[in-house]
Amino acid sequence: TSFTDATRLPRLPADFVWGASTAAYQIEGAADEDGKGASIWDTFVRRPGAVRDGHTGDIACDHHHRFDEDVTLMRRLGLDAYRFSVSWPRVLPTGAGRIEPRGLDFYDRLVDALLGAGIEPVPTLFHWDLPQALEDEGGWLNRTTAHRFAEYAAVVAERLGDRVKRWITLNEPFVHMSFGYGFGVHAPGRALMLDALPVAHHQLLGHGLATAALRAAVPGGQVLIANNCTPVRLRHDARHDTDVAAASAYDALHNRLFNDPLLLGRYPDLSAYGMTDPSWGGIVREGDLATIAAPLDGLGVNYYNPTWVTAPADPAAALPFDLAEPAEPYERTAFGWPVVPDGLTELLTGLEARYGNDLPPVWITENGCSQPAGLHDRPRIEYLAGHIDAIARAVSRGVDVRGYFTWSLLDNFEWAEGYHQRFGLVEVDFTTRQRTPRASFEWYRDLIASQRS
Ligand code: GBH
Repeated sequence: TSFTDATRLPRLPADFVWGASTAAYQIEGAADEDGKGASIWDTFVRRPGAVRDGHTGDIACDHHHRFDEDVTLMRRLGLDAYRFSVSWPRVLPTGAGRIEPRGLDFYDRLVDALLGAGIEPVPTLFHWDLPQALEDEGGWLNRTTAHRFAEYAAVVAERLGDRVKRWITLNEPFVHMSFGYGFGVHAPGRALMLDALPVAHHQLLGHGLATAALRAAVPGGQVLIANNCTPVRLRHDARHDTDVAAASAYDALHNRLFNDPLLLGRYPDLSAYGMTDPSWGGIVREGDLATIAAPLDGLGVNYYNPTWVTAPADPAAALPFDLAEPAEPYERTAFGWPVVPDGLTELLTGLEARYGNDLPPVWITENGCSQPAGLHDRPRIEYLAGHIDAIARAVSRGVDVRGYFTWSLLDNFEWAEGYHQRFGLVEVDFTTRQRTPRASFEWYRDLIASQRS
C-alpha cells in the first residue's frame, strides 16, 4: 500500500496530538555560552575516535540562537506539540546547587515562543547530557544522582510549571545505560557490560523522585517517561529452544527492566537469564520500587525497529543472547536500520497484552528515520506513513495511543555518528546552518491538516 497521499491515511482520534521531537545537545549548540557547564557529551566528543570525524555539538543546529526561526517552521507544520529537552548543565552548571538564571531564561523564551505559536511545549528533563561534575562523582552509578535529578526537576518546574503541563522525565534509560555505561559507545564512554545495571535503577529512582517533585510544583501537571521499546523477534530459521530463551532474555533486559518496575512495581528476574550483577541486591533499597511505580499519566514509547536475536554463539559469553540480522530482506534506512512498520503494531498490542489495566495512555515520543541528504525524501514519507498506519491499526485493536512525535524536526548531531545521519523533516546545512524543509515536511503538514479537517 502507498500512503504517500497524506489524506488517505486512516484517521486517528480527533484529539490525537501531532508533534515533533528534538534534544538539547543534538540541536542547541552554544555549548559554553550563558554560563552553561560542561556535560558528559561535551567531554566525550573530545575523546579521539569517539564520534565519526571528530564532530561535536559545539554549534550543532545553532538552535540556541535560532529558536525563533525553528518555532516558525513548527507553526508552518501545524504542530500541536513540540518535544524538546532541557540541558541540565545549562540550568545547573555543576549539576546541583547554583542555578544559572540565563539557562532558565532560554527555556522560558522558548516556551513563550511556542505558546505564542499555539504549540504545546513538552520538555524532557534528561536526554543524556549529564553535568560533567556529576559524572566526576560516578554519574548514574551513584545513587545521589537520582536525588540531584529530582532537585533539578523542581528548579525547572518552578520556573516553567505555570505554562508547561506535560513533562517527560527521562529519555530512553535503556539506551543511556547500555550505550553509555555498558558498551561505552556514547557518553560517558564506560564499558562495564552488566556492571552497568545500577544505572538502570538509579535512573528509574531519579524518575520516581522527579515525578514527586513535578507533582508538587505543577498542580494539574502530567508526568511521562520516554522508553525505547523494541519487539524482539526470532529469525524465521530459528529452530532451538535456546533461541527462544535468548529472545526472552533480551526482552527482559531491553523492555521489561524498565517497563515492569514503572508499571508493575517489580523488576524482572534477570538472574534467571544468567544476567547477574553481584551488587544489584544492595542497589535496590526498601521503598525504591514504590517510588518508581508512582502513577504515570502516560508511557512514552520511542520506536525505530524490532531487534532480532539468537542464542549466543559462545555459551560462555557475558550476555545470554547474540544480536542478529533479520533473514528477510527488509528495506533499510541510511543508518542501515530495517524498516518494519508492523513491528510498531506488534509492540503496542504487546504492551497492552502484558500490562492491560496497568498500561497508561501511550504516546509515541520518537519515530523516524535517517535518509540521504537532499530534499526529495520519499523514503522518509513512506516510513512515516507506514508507522502512522501501524499506530492506527493498534488503536483499532484497542490500544490507547494519544499522540505521535516524529524524530526529528531538524537534521542534527546524531551522537556517535556526528552529522552523518540526517533524521530531519527540515534539512540543515551544517556550514551555513540554513534550514530547508524537505518533501516530508510538506507531507507531514498535509497529514496534520487532513487529520483535523
Ligand atoms: C533515539 O535513540 C534517541 O533518543 C535520539 O536522540 C536519536 O537521535 C534517535 O533515536 C536516532 O538514533 O542497528 O537495527 O539494531 C534510538 C536508539 C538504538 C534505536 C539503536 C535503534 C539500533 C537499530 N536506537 N537501535 S539496529
